[in-house]
Amino acid sequence: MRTDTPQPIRLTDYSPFPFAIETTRLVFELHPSATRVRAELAVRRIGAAGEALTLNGERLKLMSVAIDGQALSANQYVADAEHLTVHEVPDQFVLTTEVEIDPLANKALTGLYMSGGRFCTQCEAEGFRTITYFPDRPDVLSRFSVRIEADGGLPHLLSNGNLVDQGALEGSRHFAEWVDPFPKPSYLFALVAGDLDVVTDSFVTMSGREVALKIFVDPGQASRATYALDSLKRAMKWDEEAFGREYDLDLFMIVAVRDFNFGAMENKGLNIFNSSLLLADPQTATDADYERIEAVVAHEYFHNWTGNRITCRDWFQLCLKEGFTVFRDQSFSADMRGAAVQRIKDVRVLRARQFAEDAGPLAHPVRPSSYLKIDNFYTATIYEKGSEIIRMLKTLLGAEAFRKGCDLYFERHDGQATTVEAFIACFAEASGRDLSNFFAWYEQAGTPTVTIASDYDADAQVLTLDLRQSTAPTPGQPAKKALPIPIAIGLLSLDGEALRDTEVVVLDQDAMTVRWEGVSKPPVLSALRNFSAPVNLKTDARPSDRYVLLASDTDLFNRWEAGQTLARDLILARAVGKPDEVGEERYAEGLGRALVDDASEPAFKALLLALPSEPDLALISEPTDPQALHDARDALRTRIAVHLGDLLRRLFGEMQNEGEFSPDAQAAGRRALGAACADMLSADPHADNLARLTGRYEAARNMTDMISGLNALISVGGATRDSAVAHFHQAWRNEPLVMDKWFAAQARDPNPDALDRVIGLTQNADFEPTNPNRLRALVSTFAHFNPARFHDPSGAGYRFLADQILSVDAFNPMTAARLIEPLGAWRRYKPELGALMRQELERIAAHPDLSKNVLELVTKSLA
Ligand code: B3K
Ligand code: ZN
Repeated sequence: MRTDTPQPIRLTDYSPFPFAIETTRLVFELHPSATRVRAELAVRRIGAAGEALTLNGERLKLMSVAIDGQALSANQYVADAEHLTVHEVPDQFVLTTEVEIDPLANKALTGLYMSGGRFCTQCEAEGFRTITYFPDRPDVLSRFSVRIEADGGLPHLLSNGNLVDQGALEGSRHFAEWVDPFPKPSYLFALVAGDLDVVTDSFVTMSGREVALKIFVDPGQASRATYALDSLKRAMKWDEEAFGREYDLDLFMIVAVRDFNFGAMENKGLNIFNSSLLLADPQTATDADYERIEAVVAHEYFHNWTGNRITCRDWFQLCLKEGFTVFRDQSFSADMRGAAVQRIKDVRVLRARQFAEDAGPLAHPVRPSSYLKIDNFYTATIYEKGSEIIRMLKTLLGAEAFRKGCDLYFERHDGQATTVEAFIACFAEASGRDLSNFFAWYEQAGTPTVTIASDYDADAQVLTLDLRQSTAPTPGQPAKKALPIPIAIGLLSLDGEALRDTEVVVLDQDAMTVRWEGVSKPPVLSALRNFSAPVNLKTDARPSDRYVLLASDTDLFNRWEAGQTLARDLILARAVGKPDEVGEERYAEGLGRALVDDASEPAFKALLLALPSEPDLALISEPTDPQALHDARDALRTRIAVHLGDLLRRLFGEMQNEGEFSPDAQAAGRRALGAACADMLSADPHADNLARLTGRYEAARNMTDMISGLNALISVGGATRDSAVAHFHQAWRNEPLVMDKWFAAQARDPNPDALDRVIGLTQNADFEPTNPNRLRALVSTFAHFNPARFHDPSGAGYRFLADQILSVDAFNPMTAARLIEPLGAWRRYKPELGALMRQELERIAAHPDLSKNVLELVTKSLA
């Protein structure tokens, strides 16, 4: 284990930077392995006299330092591995530094690097310091102007803001000059240089300004950018209508790159996207891809106000921009695609990722108070739970007061780097409400459990609800306080009529009682409607109540939830050797009735038909036995497939989309229902079902149908699987984004030989560990979504993951760290598995030169 323990950064240590950087002039002379960067910073002291100037800088070859044009000699500054310090500086001066960097050797994909022969950058959170010396922190806002000089083979030279000049230079080189009029922190800086095709359009803003829109993609890929462009225009319009936010530059650009550590980045005026979240056509992208492209294009665009115009004072405030922006993109998607279906999908992600995080060793508050590497805090908690907090705020205040609070925030803090406290203060002020107890949602980690017990007095027609909350301890937070939890509750009668409309009860103590009079019939409780708070709900509802909700609740979220809860209980009972066969038949029948309900949409039915996932089941059964859960879930799938065979085959046939492909929500919903039926039918693989599945795969004319067919055929195993896998490879081997899907589909293979096959795939000629998409497609998909095979009793699955983490950490720490989480849950697994998981974490921890990123997460996972 390494001995030089890195020191954590703490929220309480915040102090402002003692200098303002009024302007930043950057000159790039681009060369793949030796790029020169000259930076001229106009510096003005704003802190105490005599304080030294300390800039961040890592992996930089320092060529020269000058103050007001006078070169400094080596004894006038100190440059160590992480900083450049000049002890004696005037109160106002221009600092010029020149450094050399090697983008070609940069496989960490932060800072300036090369992807597919082009230069690109990723600076958030701390990549700028590997480009030049700078106060690389979000509260130092500066006006940037950028000159890029490069070879003529890189025709497009892009940076933030507006293009003000371009031209030819000596030899075959040329240049471009960019000026960004909006002061910004260094993490929003971007540069791209390369041979790209461009798709152009324009948007007229609400005040009548015309904005040029440009999407840059690999040569030949332009037709695949049209959906992203369409999404962008809809997002721009929506932000004007829903939040009154208008775009501010004359130009908005997006560039797609293949090698990217995560989804996309909101750099001012120049968003950079992972190509998997930008490029789509019916042949190569699934409906899920279209949906994510729409959401992420919107998300990054929305950051222009929530993130860029108003940014974070320090990285502890990350949720200020991320939680709010996720809430904004979820609201946009709800308007584009239907609120109920969107809410169900968002909650599924929240539970699978954030609830899992909150229940494990990496649990942390939405606003954490310390970290080693900020890269590790781009988590589901900051993003997804951060969004839930904003949603609760809106529920508590009402839409109108919420909007007033947003308006005040935009007006008051425009151009600033601010805090979560300042944000909440705007809502308190705009609504006249005391929000002091609400802040605990940001500071307390862990998922609360809410328990509701109900007592109905038929004679008095009174319903009494006893509500309680509790939150289990999380690392560093042994005692928890009560949070203000908005719980939306409605009542139905036993025959499914509405008995009482939704009312939001705010549970803000450990326990409270609610008494409702005039309840004329025995009620069925529909609680936590639309998932009004990020909590686990326990009620005393009987299965018969859940069937009432499944059939009739007007709240579609709770209708879906009732079905999930019924299925979950049946699977858990079977997994501990107590199958409820009568209950399973009853469930299949209830599901069958819901599937023929003409009033509900196919997209909703597809969600009803999907059983709770294995990772979700793992989270609620302790100690977890992944194999038992897998077998129990499979048994229920088979029972449904047999019991509802005719109905599933009929729906599967009816959902075939004839005619031209449309990515819209309705057509996608039909395909989703077809895929859900295919998944169920593959659990009963007799000749007739198999013929239908194979026939669908062979006839598929779009990637959605093709992938659902491939998944179903893979799950059947044997020769059926092998020939589908070979056929798919043959058809798509030249399409990187589709090959990612090929790897991911095999990583999800539920058959017993899957582990060996997945390990074998790392030797496949198409496996490129330096490409994060490809790596995640195989390794992360396997570890997260194939629990029965990952948790092989031999420990070989864990060993495989640990080997991958160690080898990737040597060149891309950020991506390596993101692979640790599946091992971190070791305490929740049955002891013989937990011990093997722990053993692999210890092996990683013992490695002599781990990155800070991996070290932090491994140490926390073992603690
Ligand atoms: N702000 C970026 C995430 C940056 C992650 C850096 N490790 C994308 C987004 O959330 O929109
Ligand atoms: Zn974001």
